[in-house]
Formats: sequence, C-alpha cells, structure tokens
Amino acid sequence: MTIIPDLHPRYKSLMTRDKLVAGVEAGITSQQGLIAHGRGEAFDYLIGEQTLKSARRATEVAAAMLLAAKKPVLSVNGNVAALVAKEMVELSELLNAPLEVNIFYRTEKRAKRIKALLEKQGANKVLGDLRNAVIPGIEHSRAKVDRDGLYSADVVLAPLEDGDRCEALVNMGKKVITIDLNPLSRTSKQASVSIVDDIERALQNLILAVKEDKKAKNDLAALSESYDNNENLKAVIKEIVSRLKKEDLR
Ligand code: PTJ
Repeated sequence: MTIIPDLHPRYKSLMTRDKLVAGVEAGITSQQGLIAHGRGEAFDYLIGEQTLKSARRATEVAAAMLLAAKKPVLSVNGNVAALVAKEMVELSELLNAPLEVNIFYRTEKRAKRIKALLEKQGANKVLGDLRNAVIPGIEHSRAKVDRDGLYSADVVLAPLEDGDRCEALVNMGKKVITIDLNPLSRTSKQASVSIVDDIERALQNLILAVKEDKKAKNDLAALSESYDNNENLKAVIKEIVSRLKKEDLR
C-alpha cells in the first residue's frame, strides 16, 4: 500500500483508491472494478465530493423502505466489499436482512472470498452460494440468485449495480434501491430509489437514517409513497448544474 501523507489535499480519495487496489490484490474486487470506480470519481468531482440535498432525501426514503420491507436483502459485489464491508454488515444487522454476494464478473473464487470477508466482519447470514433461482429476462449466469435471498426479496439494496439486472429486478415487482454516483446511468434511471452519492458517504448516512427511523417510529409508508425517483434525479442534475455555475474555474 502507498504511504499517503494525511495532509495531502486528495487524501480521502487516494485512500479509497488504495482500498480498491488492495481489493484487487486480495482477489475480492475485479480489475474492471477499478475502471468503474474511476467513472464514479469523475461524477463525484461534479457533485463536489459531498452529499447533495437530493441524495439525502433519497437516503431517507431508502431507510424507510428498507425498514418497512417484509424481506429486505442487501446485495454485495467486489467494489462494495472492498470499500464498505463493515458498514454493509452493520446495516444487515440493523435491518435483520441477509447479505447476498452477487457479482457481475463472476468467478467462484472471488465470490467465496467476498463471503469470507463479510463473515470476518461479523456477518452471520451471507447468501449467494446456492444460486438455485433465476431472475427472468437476463442472460443465464448473471441471472442466478438464491431463492431465499434476492429472488424472493421485496426490497433490494443493490449498490453499484448493472442496469440490466436492476431493470429485471424491478420487473419482478421488487423495490430496488441503488447507490450510484452517475445520475444518468441506466441503473439510476431504472431503480425505485437512486442514491446519487459515493458508496462510503451513502452507507454512513443510510445507517444513521435507519437508526433514527427506528427510534422515531416515523410513518415509513408515507415517507416512501410521496417519493418520485425521476423527479429526484432531475433535482440531482439541477444541484450539479447550479454548483458548476458557481464554480470559479480560474
Ligand atoms: O464485483 P463485480 O463483478 O460485481 O463488479 C462490480 C462492478 C462495479 C465492476 C460492476 O457492477 C460494473 O461494471 O458496474 P458498472 O456497470 O460500471 O456500474 C458501476 C456504477 O457505479 C457506475 O455508474 C459508477 O459511476 C458507479 N460508482 C463507481 N464507484 C462508485 C460508484 N457509485 C458510488 N460510489 C462509488 N465509490
């Protein structure tokens, strides 16, 4: 791992890159995951590396939806495992929801390593081994999931998800919550709730929102019923544009 001085102006971003490189070296993250992260970073620059108001709103709705779910399931891929394994385990405990390893560039070795990492962080229910059910409408190997997990879930948290699979899950009648820095991605447009934020910031905020909702006993149904994802994505773009207009480019 590179030694990065903590006074470096890009300290946080460089540390995150190092976590992903370590993920690749440990056989947890795919090489393509590094490229995907680069795309995310570019959007984070436009956003100003902060949580937008619209992302906060989506996060609050996501928390309410997950708490009101009968069978929530949290999907984990190689980037998510490298960056927020501990937080995904905490969220899974708070919601009493299983984690399911579900990866795009599938190898059995990588899936096993992700599962082992989650268990090392304290997870006691990690699905994704059985893959005894198929999501209709997508090509076979990516369609395989656990019958007791993603297949039968009513609400799915699928961060950094691929657009086709997001659409297929929505077509099955599920509510899909995604975390994706690109507000224009197919995933962001297909999802029921798109949190346009960095995965590390989003997970921290989501955990806080779930804890607050649990304490406050808010009207969870009302929170998510009044939400329109398309309108919220438009609000994201407005916030980005108005930020860029104010940016001093000299
Ligand atoms: O581990 P695997 O095999 O499941 O592969 C995982 C990746 C992410 C490589 C795979 O799902 C993939 O190729 O994803 P895409 O289609 O490139 O989409 C990833 C999306 O996540 C892009 O729209 C990025 O902008 C976004 N993204 C990347 N890094 C972050 C992010 N969003 C939030 N936080 C990030 N740190």
